[in-house]
Amino acid sequence: MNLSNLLENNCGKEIKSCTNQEIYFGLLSLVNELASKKESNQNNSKKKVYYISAEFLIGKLLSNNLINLGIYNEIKSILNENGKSLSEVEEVEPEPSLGNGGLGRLAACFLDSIATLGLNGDGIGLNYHFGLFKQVFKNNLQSEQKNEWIEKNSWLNKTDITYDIECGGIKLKSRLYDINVIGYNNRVNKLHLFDVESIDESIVDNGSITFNKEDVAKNLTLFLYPDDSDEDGKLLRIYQQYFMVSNGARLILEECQAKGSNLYDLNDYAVIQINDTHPTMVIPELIRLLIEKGISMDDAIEIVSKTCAYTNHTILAEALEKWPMDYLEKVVPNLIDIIKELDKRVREKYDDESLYIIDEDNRVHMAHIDIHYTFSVNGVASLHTEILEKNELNNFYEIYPEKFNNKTNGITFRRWLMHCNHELTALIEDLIGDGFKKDAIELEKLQEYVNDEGVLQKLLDIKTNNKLALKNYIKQHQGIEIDENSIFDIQIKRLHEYKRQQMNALYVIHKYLEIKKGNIPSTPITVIFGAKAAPAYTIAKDIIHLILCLQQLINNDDEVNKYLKVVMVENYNVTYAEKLIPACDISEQISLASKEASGTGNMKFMLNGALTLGTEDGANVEIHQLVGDDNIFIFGKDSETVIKHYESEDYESVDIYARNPKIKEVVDFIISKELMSIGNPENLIRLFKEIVKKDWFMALLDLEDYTKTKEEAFKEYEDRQNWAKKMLINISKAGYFSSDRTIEEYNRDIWKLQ
Ligand code: HBZ
Repeated sequence: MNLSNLLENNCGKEIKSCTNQEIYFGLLSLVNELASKKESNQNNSKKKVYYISAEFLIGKLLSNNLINLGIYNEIKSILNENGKSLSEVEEVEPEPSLGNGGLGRLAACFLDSIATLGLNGDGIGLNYHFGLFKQVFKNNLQSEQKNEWIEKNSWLNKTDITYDIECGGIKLKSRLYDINVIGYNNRVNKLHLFDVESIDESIVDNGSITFNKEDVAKNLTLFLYPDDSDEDGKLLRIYQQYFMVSNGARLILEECQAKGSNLYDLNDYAVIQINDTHPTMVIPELIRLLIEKGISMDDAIEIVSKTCAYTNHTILAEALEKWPMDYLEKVVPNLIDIIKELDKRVREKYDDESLYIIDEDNRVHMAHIDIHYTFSVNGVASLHTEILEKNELNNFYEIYPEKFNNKTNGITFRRWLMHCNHELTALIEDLIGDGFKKDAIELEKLQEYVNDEGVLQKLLDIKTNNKLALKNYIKQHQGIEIDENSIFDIQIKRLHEYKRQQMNALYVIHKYLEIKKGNIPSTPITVIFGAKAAPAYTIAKDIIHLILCLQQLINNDDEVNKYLKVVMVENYNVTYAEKLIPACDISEQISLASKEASGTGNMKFMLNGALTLGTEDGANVEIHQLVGDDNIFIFGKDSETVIKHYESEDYESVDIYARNPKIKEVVDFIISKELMSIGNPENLIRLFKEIVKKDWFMALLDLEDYTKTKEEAFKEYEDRQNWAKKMLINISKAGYFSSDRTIEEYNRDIWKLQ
């Protein structure tokens, strides 16, 4: 049967007479039908990798699945022939926002690459009924609404796997749902998402994200946690984590035993990659299950340690999970003896409190369990791993040097180039053939064209087209008019003080004041932000407030808005990123050096021909090394200097504020009558004080250098030909950041699957 008939079958009627929704559901079932066929024909290696993660920020799946099945163009033409448009069908798909940011998106990119490389590997996580909250702006403030994504038909396939899980004296029945993970012209793996059978969506208050936190049987998988700065519901988070790992551990043991494992040889059948500390309880839970099956404690600990590997994604102390023992006693009483035993063994061996699992305040350090009881500990960019080894985890590195390794993050080019930037993909294919789709390093062949004026002009034209598309999208969704011929300067990522959106906002104030004084930029500038703040993170919300107030002030000021505009896009998510990234000229990667473990947005922007304005932090360092000084704008203090400031506690933002009149003018503007009449004095004054008195992430330290370097970048933008060269060099060097390369390294050094 041809594809057109297959689609019609799956739609249940003529394509011509289908609504976009009906076509979407038809395509969804067609994709699953083709995936099952593929799956039944594939060979599975004995050993499987299980990527266990509280977050999989998969985003919409339709287009990527069509691309990976190799039927995107054909489906597009079939729809066209029937008077339909694939891009309109894409619009009706709800986005599964099952992650907060980089860590969750990385997990999704990794699943794509694992399947694409033909590796036998599944994801294990939770089936959150509501993804990360939907962000709505009201009175220049963020408010949060629930974010539904599961419709009557979705990518979830109900399986008949269920387990009885007991936590905190509550008996829960779980149910496994699977999502197909379709590799690019390769195998089909699974994303296993566990749910509670007794879940009850109706307990969520209408239009909000508040619900009764007590009734675990009804609420456990309702929501993804909006990161741990949300103080509320820590217990529920532990319930979620345990539920995830207990289900995961049972599934893994069952699968391995079915393949012939006697459990002593578990590590010949399975390797478990623990994504940050959220799934750490899989270690004691596996030990518990093995003991239940008659294995001794000594053996169980050894088996599990040989099977598990841990990835660290942060050096921010406040983001490293430490659960109070009495919380754990409530939720996971079965694990307490095992955790105490794991701690006891560390104490017997080492006379150094900083290595203990249970600290003097009776809190359990989850990362310490991981480091002692896994065989591999990796950071996510070379600078990050170096800081872990030399500073943050140095005491652990000293005792386990062989466990530590680096795996610089990557992104899937199927989504972040082929899907989101069709025109650029086509141009590259025209120039160097399609080998880069399987081997991203081939992008280097583009170097041949650095002096080809025709090619450079095409790059600029594609960028302008993408800027036009974004302009229209923003106009349609937020009613803000921007100029496609202005410089698009974009910062999109979770809102956090260390990422320093506040420093960018201070630049905007500087520019506004300059224009008011008559210093007009040669090319107009559009500064675009996209960011969600954790609902309980007060200062992050104040920063959003400041940006929205600036947006209102500047965009309504006819003296200024010809030259400068500010847009904070509402509800930034994966789908929005796919529109913003191809349209970007300048990629803002301005975290305080040492604080951003890697960043992955930086890689997506580079691949789409944006130039990085950034600090020597995370993977920016590697981008810098690859493209060279002339093709990136680097500023700010380096990580060593910053770490010294923290160690000697000698950073005083108030000194910089008081001594530097330019900085003072800009910071004072936060509480100017112009802004205070638009915004809330309470929020603005609180933020002003925070910056002047604390400035924990040293925005004022780098502000001057940032401003100067940004001006230089804008100046370079004027020479369009030269800028296009830099774009081309960035694209040609982006191959290193393919997640296929990252996954090859994980497999080579850690997983070792055939
Ligand atoms: O992981 C991010 C890092 O900040 C970023 O630098 C890195 O590129 C990325 C992938 O390695 N970390 C996160 O995104 N972390 C979280 O989203 C998070 C979620 C829940 C938490 C803590 C952190 O409780």
